[in-house]
Amino acid sequence: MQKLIITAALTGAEVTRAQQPALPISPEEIAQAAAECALAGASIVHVHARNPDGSPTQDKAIYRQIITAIQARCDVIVQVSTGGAVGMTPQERLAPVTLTPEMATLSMGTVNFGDGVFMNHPSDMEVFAQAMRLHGVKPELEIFDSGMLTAALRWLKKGLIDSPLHVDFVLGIPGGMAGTAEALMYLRSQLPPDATWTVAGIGAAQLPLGVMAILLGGHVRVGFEDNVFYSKGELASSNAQLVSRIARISQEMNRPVATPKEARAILGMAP
Ligand code: KMH
Ligand code: ZN
Repeated sequence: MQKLIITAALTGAEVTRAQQPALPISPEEIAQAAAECALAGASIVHVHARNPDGSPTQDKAIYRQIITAIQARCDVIVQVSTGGAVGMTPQERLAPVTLTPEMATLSMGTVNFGDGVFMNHPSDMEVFAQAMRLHGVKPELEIFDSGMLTAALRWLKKGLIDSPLHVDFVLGIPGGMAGTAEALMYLRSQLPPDATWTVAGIGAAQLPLGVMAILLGGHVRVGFEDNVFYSKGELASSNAQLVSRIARISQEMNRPVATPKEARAILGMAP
């Protein structure tokens, strides 16, 4: 089995300080959280930017500050969000890709997202995929429901995205596929043999799906974007606390955790 790649989804677009007092918001806070997570075993950080008032933004200048501050602290792979927040325009969402980060997310379809609709028109997503190719950015395909994986396989055949695919199964969004073992097993069964996958279980699904991924040879995403709790009713003290737990479980199961350098090799990225 490959070493385990842990992604820390540090901030997201939706979580507030009222829900999680330790949520990193400013570029310095996000960079500090990234460094703590890297030390705890994360090899990728999934980054969303926020304005000083806490509202989500895809502002390129703020992303630049975040990336620079992270790179000053550690070698972790920076994956920018192109999902942004519900309601943002495609042009806004794509902005951080022009900073040529190592990775970016690429959503493979539209999904109801709580009370909103997370719009991902195929023609916009094609533009996102082309931009990532142009800038040498490795896409992580965000799969919220099974049809999105079917769409990804169709895109692969048409040459719109490249092998080997790296996908993130985001399971448990209200409106998307459930955060269950059955959902994960089905999605995994549809992947091409050379694909890599990670799972982002939402809320209470974060830990059980993460443990399943460790056992099945997948990779794991944890962090406040998807879940603010350590256990039922107990808030996590930091993103790094969630990373540490997954790293500890994986090591206990004799599956070592990948460094950023090892993660780049596993994902077929340039050193
Ligand atoms: N905030 C969600 C609407 C991504 O980062 O690519 C979308 C999202 C996905 O978080
Ligand atoms: Zn995100």
